[in-house]
Amino acid sequence: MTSTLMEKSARLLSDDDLDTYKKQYWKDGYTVLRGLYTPAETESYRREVERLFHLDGLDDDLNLRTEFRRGPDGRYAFDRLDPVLDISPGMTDAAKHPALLGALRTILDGSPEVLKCKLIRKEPGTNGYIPHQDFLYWRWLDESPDKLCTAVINLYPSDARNGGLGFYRGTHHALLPGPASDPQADCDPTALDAASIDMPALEPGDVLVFHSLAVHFSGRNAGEVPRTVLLPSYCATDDSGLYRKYYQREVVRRCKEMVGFERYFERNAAI
Ligand SMILES: O=C(O)CCC(=O)C(=O)O
Repeated sequence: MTSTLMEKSARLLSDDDLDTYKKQYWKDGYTVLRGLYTPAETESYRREVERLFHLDGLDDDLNLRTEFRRGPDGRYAFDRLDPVLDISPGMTDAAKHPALLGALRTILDGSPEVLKCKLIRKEPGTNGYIPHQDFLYWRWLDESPDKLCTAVINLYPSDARNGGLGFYRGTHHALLPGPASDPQADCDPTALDAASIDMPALEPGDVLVFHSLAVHFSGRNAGEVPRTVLLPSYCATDDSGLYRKYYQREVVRRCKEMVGFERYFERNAAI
């Protein structure tokens, strides 16, 4: 057996571990698959991320696959590639790794198909994401929230300090309304129980899996190095056309709502 095959088979989780992870997922709305990827795999994914973030044209204001956030200096900084699988065999390997798909099959009780996948690289000083439920944005798919989840494939140490993800435990049972002024918006943070917040610290090679209704958020990266995670989302389904369905709609939405093109208008205000 080659060392690669040995490493891959070594990461397949035992039935006991899977049972524990599955119970935690359905109790809290998320779970952490510890050490799913080997150090060698994680290192090769890191090299792939470096290659991806140095591709020509990513910084073009009108590049459809890049989105921007306000960086440390208040200016727009691009922080994610979405989609990413079509330009990266390495990220495809990570998102479709047999050990991950096997774990998701058990947790979701069905065959996981990739719905979407983005690569987030949060530079030091860059802000995070307010509390939200992914399912709010996926209602149009007409799938049960229990079939939809996201995996956070963690490539560097991640915790509260460098902008890691936080969860409100046990919020995965219902879609929560926005504030009284806008009930259709992201859930009202003042209605959430701060005592239920958990921010799991992650090591490279860990994979955090969370339910589409789990309320989550992330803070500013106050660390010294970028926080880099691959975020594939999955649906337990027999429909292999879901990925195409998702991005066909998403490309049109971004153009209509001009998502990601903010900097273009700021730079060209004088034209
Ligand atoms: O990784 C992060 O900082 C937040 C990502 C997130 O909340 C999301 O993509 O839904």
